[in-house]
Amino acid sequence: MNTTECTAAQYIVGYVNECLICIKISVLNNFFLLLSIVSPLSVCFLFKGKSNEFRANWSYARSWCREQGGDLAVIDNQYENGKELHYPTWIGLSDLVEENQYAWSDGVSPVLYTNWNENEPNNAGGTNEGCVSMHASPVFHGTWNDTKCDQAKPYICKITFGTSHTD
Ligand SMILES: [Ca+2]
Ligand SMILES: [Ca+2]
Repeated sequence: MNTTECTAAQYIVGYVNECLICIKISVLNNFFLLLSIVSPLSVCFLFKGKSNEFRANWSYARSWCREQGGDLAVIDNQYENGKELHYPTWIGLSDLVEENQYAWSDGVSPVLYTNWNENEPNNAGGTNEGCVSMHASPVFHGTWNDTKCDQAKPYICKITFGTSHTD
């Protein structure tokens, strides 16, 4: 999901936690004037825990995403859900606040889209599964499953650049 280019009017300044950051510069009276720092996308999805990187339980993953200025990923549509996964991966949905009332971890985003696998969420085995991961297997790829929050998994953060995106 990460974009790899800045637009022609922008210049790459580098990556912040794997999210590409561009700056937009204009020339004014022979001085370069920095107008803004922009991400090419208004949101950036940041994967952690791919390959042999550190993986985390759902609560730690949420804390880490918040430290980066975002939260665990809110998935609002099929496009945002279309990520290439190699291992089941945490997203920001849980029913930790109220059983069977699934909500995003940022506490404000409405649940606009879900992609539950068949028969999910199911609190499998009569246990209270409270956190949602996306399946990575070819057959069920990208579908959602409620599962145990204390499992160590890769995770996806979503960082929004809404206030600095001035194009
Ligand atoms: Ca549950
Ligand atoms: Ca389940």
